[in-house]
Amino acid sequence: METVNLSLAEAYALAREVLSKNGFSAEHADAIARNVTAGERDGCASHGLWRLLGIVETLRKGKVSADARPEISDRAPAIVQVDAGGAYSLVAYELALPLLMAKARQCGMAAMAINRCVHFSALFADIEPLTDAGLVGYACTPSHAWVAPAGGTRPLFGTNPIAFGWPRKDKPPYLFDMATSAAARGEIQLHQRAGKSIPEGWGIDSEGQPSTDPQAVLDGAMLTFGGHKGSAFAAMVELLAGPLIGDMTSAESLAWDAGAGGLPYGGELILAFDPVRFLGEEAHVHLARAETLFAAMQEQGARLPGERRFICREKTTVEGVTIPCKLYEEIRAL
Ligand code: PYC
Repeated sequence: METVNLSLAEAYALAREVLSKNGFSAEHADAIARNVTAGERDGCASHGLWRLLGIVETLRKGKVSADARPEISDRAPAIVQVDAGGAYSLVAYELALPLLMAKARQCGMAAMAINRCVHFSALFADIEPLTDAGLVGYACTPSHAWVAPAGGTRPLFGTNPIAFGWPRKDKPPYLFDMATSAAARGEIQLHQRAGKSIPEGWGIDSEGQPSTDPQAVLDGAMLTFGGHKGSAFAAMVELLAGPLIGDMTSAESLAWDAGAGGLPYGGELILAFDPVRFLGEEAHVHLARAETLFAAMQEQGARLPGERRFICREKTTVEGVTIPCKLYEEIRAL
C-alpha cells in the first residue's frame, strides 16, 4: 500500500483546512483537527484522520451544526450540564471542563453531562486533561444501534465506549478507552476499506450467523466483548449517558438519523474524582499504593492500558504519521 508521511503539524493543518473550508467555525475546526490529529498521533487510526470523511459527510447531510455555541448550565454543586446545540461534542467539553474540575475539587466528585452532541471522538482525549490535573476520570457515550445484546441477533446497543483514567506522578496515566463492542465500528470500516476480513467474534451477518466479512457485519450486527459481560456494560452506558442525562439511547440516535448515515447524536457523561478531597493529607500514601498495584501488574509482563499509545506518541512526535495515499487524496478532495 502506498503511503504518505505527515508531521503532526502537517496532519493538523490538513485537517484544520478541510474543516474550515467545509464551513466549520474556527473553534469547532480547531477542536476537531486537534482531536483527529491526536488519534493518529497515538496510533489509533480508527479515531484518526480517517474520521474526517465521516465528520464532513455528517455536516453535508445536515446532521451536525458547524458553529453552535455550547450553553453551560450549573445544575447542582456537583453537576455541570452543557448543551452542545447539535455540534460535535469537543467544544462543549472544552468549555465546560474548568467548571467540572472546580466542582470535583470542591465536592470530591462531579459530573458533566454533555447533551445534544454529535459524537465521533475517542474518549481518551476527554480523560487526559483530568488525569493531567491529578483527577480520576470516567467517560462514556452511546452511539448508533449497531451492536446486538448478548443472546440477541439484532442491533440495539451502540459501540458504547467507556474510558477510565488514573493520574500518576511523572508518568503517563493509567488510561483505558474501550468500546464495549468487540471492536469499534471504525475498526471494521477500516478493514473493509483495506479489503481485509475481520477476526471471528466481532459480528454476525443479517441472518444472525457469525461472519468475518466486514460488510456483512456492518449490515448485520456487531457483538459485544466478553458476551453477556460486555452486553451488561453496553446497557449501563445506554442508561448513564442516555436516560440519566435526558438524552438519546443508541436506538433513538439511529432513528433520529433516519437513514442519512450521519454520526451518532446524543449525550456523553464524564465523571471526575479528586483523590485529595477523598483522602486529604493521606492522598500521597494511597496513590503510592496504586503504584504498587501497577508495578505488580507489570512484573508479570502485563501491559498497562494506554502504554502503547504513549510510546506511539513519542515516536510520531519525531517521525510524523503515515497514512494510505488513497486516504490522503480522499481527505484533500474534501
Ligand atoms: O467507531 O465505534 C465507532 C464509532 C462510535 C461513534 C462513531 N463511531
